[in-house]
Amino acid sequence: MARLRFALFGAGFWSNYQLPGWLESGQVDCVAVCDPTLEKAQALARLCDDAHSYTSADTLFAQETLDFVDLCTPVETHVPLAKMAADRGIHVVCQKPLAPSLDEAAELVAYCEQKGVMLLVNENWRWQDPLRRLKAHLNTGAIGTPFRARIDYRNSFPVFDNQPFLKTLPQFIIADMGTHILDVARYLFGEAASLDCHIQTIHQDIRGEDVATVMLRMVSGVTVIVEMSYASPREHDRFPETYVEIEGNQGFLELGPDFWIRETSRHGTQAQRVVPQHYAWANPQYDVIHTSIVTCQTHLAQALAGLVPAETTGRDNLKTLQLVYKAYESAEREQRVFL
Ligand code: 89Y
Repeated sequence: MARLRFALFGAGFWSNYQLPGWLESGQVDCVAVCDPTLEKAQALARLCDDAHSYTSADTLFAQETLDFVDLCTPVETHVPLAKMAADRGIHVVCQKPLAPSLDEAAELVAYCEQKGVMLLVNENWRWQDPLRRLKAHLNTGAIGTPFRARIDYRNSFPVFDNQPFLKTLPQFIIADMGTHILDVARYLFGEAASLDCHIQTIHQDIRGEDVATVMLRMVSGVTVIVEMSYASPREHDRFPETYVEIEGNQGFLELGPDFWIRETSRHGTQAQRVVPQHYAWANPQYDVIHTSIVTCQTHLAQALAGLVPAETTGRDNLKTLQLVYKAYESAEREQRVFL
């Protein structure tokens, strides 16, 4: 596969892992880093042999030859930066959430399609090894037809220590984590027909909600309860693990604490632990996500090279974003929302 040249926009907390993730894939070269703070851009550019540092997107686009850009910047910059790239025929990989509203995201998807460039979302959660393995178990049919599931992302990890901006978001846990967890619901169970959502703010020093409960009724008939919280001290308080329980008409499948998968069927219960690989550059507190960054971005690089269809295109991600923004609508109106 020919190596692809890309520029990384944003040199904040997450870029410190996203960039090594790209380098780990071995398929792409970072040739430029752009951030309003030059020293931060330079620090990341030093990880890549000859990468240049910029504080201005205009200057970067004028001086670099690129195959794609990776946008790891605040959400309000996604649309303008993505359009600058698309106008120049450069593919776009973008952090979640794609845009501050569903309408702006849909408009960007149409814009990139019209310009003939790929718009891919750097949606890594569904690439976590334990979740991939869980789905493989589900697909065997050993538990029969699933009828109800619970996706449990509840912990008390102090996320605001590493990412203080999260405290200031008027919409927090569904926009930040629902993008991932509702995407996992789609990955496992397909599309939703309706949802009900209730949100709460438990931390008193933040703007948005830090607790959300979403009940999805899937087109397939499965009921999926999605629980998200950063305000839940508990016995298995294991950020950033996602626990899943799936009830089928012939068995039960679960992904529990410490990456244990248990499958109960007429053959009894089988248990297996799926431990994510640790990379030297990864933050051990975020291991399962940082490992999934490598798998996700290796897949995106192959998609950008035209070798495989991308799983998380902008157009596909609109369905996840629809769940995100409809969840806020349901919570605000205190009503079920049909999709
Ligand atoms: O920003 C979030 C993400 O994408 O993964 C976990 C996180 O860092 C905090 O909620």
